[in-house]
Order: sequence, then C-alpha cells, then structure tokens
Amino acid sequence: MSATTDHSPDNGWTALATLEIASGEKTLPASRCLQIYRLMARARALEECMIKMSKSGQGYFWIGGPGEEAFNTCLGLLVKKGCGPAYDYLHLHYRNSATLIAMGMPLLDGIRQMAMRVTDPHSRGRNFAGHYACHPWNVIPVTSVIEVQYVMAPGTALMQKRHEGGNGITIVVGGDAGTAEGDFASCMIWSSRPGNELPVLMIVTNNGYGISTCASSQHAEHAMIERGKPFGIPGEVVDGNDPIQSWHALLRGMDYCRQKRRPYMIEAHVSRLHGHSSSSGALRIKTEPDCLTLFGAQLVAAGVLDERECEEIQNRAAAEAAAALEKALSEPNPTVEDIRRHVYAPSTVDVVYPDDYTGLPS
Ligand SMILES: Cc1ncc(C[n+]2csc(CCOP(=O)(O)OP(=O)(O)O)c2C)c(N)n1
Repeated sequence: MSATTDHSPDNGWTALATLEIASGEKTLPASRCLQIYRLMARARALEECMIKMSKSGQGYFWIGGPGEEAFNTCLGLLVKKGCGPAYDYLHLHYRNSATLIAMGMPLLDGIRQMAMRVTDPHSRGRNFAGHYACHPWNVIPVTSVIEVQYVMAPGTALMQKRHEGGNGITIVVGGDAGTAEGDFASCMIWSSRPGNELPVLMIVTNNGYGISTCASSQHAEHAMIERGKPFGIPGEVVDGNDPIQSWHALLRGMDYCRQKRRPYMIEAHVSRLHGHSSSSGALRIKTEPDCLTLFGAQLVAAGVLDERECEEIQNRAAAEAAAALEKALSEPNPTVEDIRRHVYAPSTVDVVYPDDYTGLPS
C-alpha cells in the first residue's frame, strides 16, 4: 500500500498521519511507532557493533541491552530531558543504550566509550560500554556495582521535592537479580516515608537472569512489584518487548510520580538476546522474543512499512554504526596525564585543589 512507500503530503503519508497502531486496548500513532522502530534499530546496531568490537579486540568487555530496545526507547522519548531539579533525573544501569539514543545520543559516543577513546564524553575512555553519564541531561553515572543506583535515587528525588516549581521526577532502573540487594529496600523505604514521599519511578527490567542464575530459582514473590505493596507503592508489570504497552505503562508511572510526588514501580519483562555480557560469549540467543523483529512485523502487518523498508532502516543503522566505529578508531587514546583528570569536580570550598583535581600531593 502506498502509505508505506510514498511519504509526500497528499497520498499515503496523510493516511499514515492518522493511522493508530494497537496493542490490546492501547494505541500509538503510526508516526510515533515509526520513530520508535527507527531508534530501536539504531540501538540494536550500536550493540551489535560493540559486540563485534569485543571479539575483534577493537574494544574489550561488552555489556549492553539487545532485547531491551522497545522499553528503553520509550523511556528515552518520554523523559523530561534537561539539567537540574525541574527535569527528570536518570539513575540507569548498563543495559540502557536505547534510552540514551532516544534522548539524542549519537551512536558515535557509545562506540567511543567501547573503544576507550579520550573523546568518550561519558567517561573519557575510562569506563565499560554502556556506562553512561551526561550532566546536561541529568544522567547520573552508571556504575558496574549493581543496584547502588536505587539508594542514590532518593537523593535526587528529595532535592526535587524540595525544589520550588517544576515537576521533575527521579527514574531509577535496575535488573531483577539486583533487587535482592538492600539498596532496593532502601529505595522503597526512603521513597515512602509517611509525609515525606518522593517522586521516584522505580523500574525493574526483568530478563529472568542474574548472570547465569535463573530468577525463578531465587524469587518466591509472584512479581517484583509486589514488594512495593507494604510500602504503599503502586505498580504494574508490562511486556517490555511491546513498545506500545511499554509507552503507556511509562506514561502512567511518570504521570503518577509527577503529579502526586510519590513513588511508583514498573516491572518490564524483557529479553536478553546476547547473554549476560562478553564474559559469557555474547552469543545470540535465538529462543527469546526479539522486540525489533516483532515490532517490525507488526508495522508491516499494519501497512506502515513493507519488508524492504524494514531492511533498509536496519541497513542504514548498521552503516551509521560502522561509520562511527571508523571515526572513533581514528581518535586518540587517553594519555597517562589524563588518568587523574576530572576525578574530582572543581570546588570553590576546596582550598587545596580549587580547580580540577589533576594531581595528588607530591
Ligand atoms: C554489588 C555487586 N554484586 C555482584 C556483581 C556482579 N554482577 C554483575 S552483573 C550481575 C547480575 C545482575 O543481574 P540483574 O540485576 O538481573 O541485571 P541484568 O544484568 O540481568 O540486567 C552481577 C551479580 C556486581 N557487579 N555488583
């Protein structure tokens, strides 16, 4: 049908502009679905490029989010992006590339980190892949130590609650296994203190595993969100492979936190399409649902795209990642002098090192 191929104003594109794509009782405009699909394809291309880098020696350890693109892309598009307490704070984990891409991060910046180039804006070539940090977008540095983000989140939320004006919220994301850490309980306790409730959206991306340990062998609770009940934290479980359902669940959770200034929980069931990390080989797991394939098929069935267009979108994303890799590899590595650079923020109250803390006492 022409809606898929001809995007000029007076034909199929007009039809596309009014078309709604449904999942259950929820819908999203076709134009929004196309945007989500393109971003998901770019996020997948970034991860696949980084996996190749981990195998070829162009990068080393890889960990990331193939299988979480549907949910994480929606999260990135829905975030109230900006700097400071009036905007959303993001305490992410290491599978959130699609969130950053949806917020506007170029693929190049993800590859720069994987290639450990000094041009990596997130860690200047110091950290693992997917360990993003972006001050202008309130993205708190991702840590490899799992779940500590849950105990940090109430800090930014407390500051937001005290902040006059604005409806910024704090969003924290972690895996299912990590919820066994005390940090998860600390987040629930701090976010639900009577009279001092905090606008924290607690997200658990449940891929069913903690490295090689199966969640069903560790968790007696029916769903992670049940843990919120004694604290009065409402929540919902969503199919994180379904972008339309994910979009609406995120919208409900964000609206609740924004308006009521109280916590909310979302448990998103997602896939882990390349195992835990490069440490377990990062081989493609073919038995788990692939959100990119599923959403592509849904858009084809709805007449938004045809198969050739789906392929073109993916090829274009792969070419973008390949060009970014070539560029990143041409950029300099950090030097020995860079080791201590940016370790501490400049401080007007630090009389010993008032500027950037670039050296230890001799
Ligand atoms: C405090 C801490 N304990 C253990 C580890 C080792 N570790 C790294 S990832 C991981 C599994 C995390 O599983 P989950 O929270 O479900 O997230 P997923 O990786 O599956 O997304 C573990 C145990 C760690 N990084 N930090």
